[in-house]
Amino acid sequence: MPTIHILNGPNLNLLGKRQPEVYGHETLADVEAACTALAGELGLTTAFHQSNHEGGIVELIHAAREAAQGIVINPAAYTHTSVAILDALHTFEGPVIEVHISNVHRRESFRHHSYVSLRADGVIAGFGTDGYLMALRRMARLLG
Ligand code: DHK
Repeated sequence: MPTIHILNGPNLNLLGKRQPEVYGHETLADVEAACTALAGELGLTTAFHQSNHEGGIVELIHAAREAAQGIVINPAAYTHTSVAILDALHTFEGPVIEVHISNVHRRESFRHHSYVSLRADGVIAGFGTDGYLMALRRMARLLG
């Protein structure tokens, strides 16, 4: 069974409480539960992680090199700033899908650029937390 690591960046631990008008009312635990349920239907195994630290995300990507066939990543604010996360993703050989809960292109201009998109095989933005499920469906197609 292909294993997908789902990685989440800073402040996403506060999902559901943080700016719900932008990010919705679901918690990260709700998203994890929905991903686990869908992964079972799709024949995927998932591992779900969150870090508020840039280096923590880099280390999660390094761990995925050993254990995962695909990465779904919402790097949150580091999307727009982190060459280190981009470089780490370049060391990963499988598919990478970038997810944003909000439509970053309708927001401040500093959110319009993504370093991670230089490596991502696909980008999903503005579909709320459904974006994670869409990413898993795509992973199943790519790895099935
Ligand atoms: C989440 C964040 O925390 C922001 O910093 C990004 C992203 C957008 C999201 O929509 O999931 O700019």
